[in-house]
Amino acid sequence: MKLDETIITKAIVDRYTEKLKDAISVDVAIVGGGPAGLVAAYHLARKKKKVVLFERKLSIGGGMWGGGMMFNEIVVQEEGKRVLDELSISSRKYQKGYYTADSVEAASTLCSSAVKAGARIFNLMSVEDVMVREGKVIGVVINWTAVEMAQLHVDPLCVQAKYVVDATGHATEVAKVIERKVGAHLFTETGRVIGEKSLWAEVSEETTLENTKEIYPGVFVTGMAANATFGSYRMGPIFGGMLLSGEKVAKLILKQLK
Ligand code: 48H
Repeated sequence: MKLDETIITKAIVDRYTEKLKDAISVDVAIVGGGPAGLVAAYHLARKKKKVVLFERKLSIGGGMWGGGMMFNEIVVQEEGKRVLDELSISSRKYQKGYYTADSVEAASTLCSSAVKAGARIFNLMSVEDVMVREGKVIGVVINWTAVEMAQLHVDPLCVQAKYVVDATGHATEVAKVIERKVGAHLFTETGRVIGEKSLWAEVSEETTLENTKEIYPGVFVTGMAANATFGSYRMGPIFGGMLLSGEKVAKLILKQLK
């Protein structure tokens, strides 16, 4: 068959535009495509909610690919293994209560599961701001990561969302924008982003779940961003808390969407 490069180009532009236009008004906008954001996207999309996820980087998967110090294996505990099983991610028992998984299989399967469930994922896009009306966040402000990196003066576009999830990991970018630009009182002890503490896996795996909640009307935190917002410890390369936190934030939002 003869191939026409202009058709290839039109196909990409048309299909992408279709996808983007469909993402301008959604039920949930998730900021960050690490394990927590992806699990949340998967569960929300499975329940037929309109979900869009924005990821700054080229690759989806956040800090999962690198396992621990670039040894590309992750560890999960019993509860985390349940999430891996549900998504058909293979894992192996290392010793009682500790399971390992190949981080490449885990990251790529989380990504594939979220997309196949119906979540729209846009990579190479950063959320740089939020929109607030009457004390509630009603959407996010997006721009190309390339624009951000080149520090070009290019105005962004907007996405309306009933709920926004800060799944930005250590950076807690959405919470920080709200704190800085809205001057808002977050639902933390200090009313501000408290910041993460040093490494203590046993405590932080528990607190990741406790801290997965609403931090401002319309905005929930999940994953490492939850612990950093509420001032808890980091946990190193154990990922059960991230997976369970993604699951929990989806449940909380589904309840609100009812
Ligand atoms: C678009 C953005 C923006 C933005 C950031 O870091 P992540 O993997 O986050 P989690 O919470 O799913 O998982 C945390 C885990 O990977 C980890 O770091 C652990 C367990 N650390 C423990 C320790 O002790 O160090 O993913 C967040 C993603 C990244 O891919 C960012 O690029 C992306 O969010 N992101 N995307 N717009 N403004 N900010």
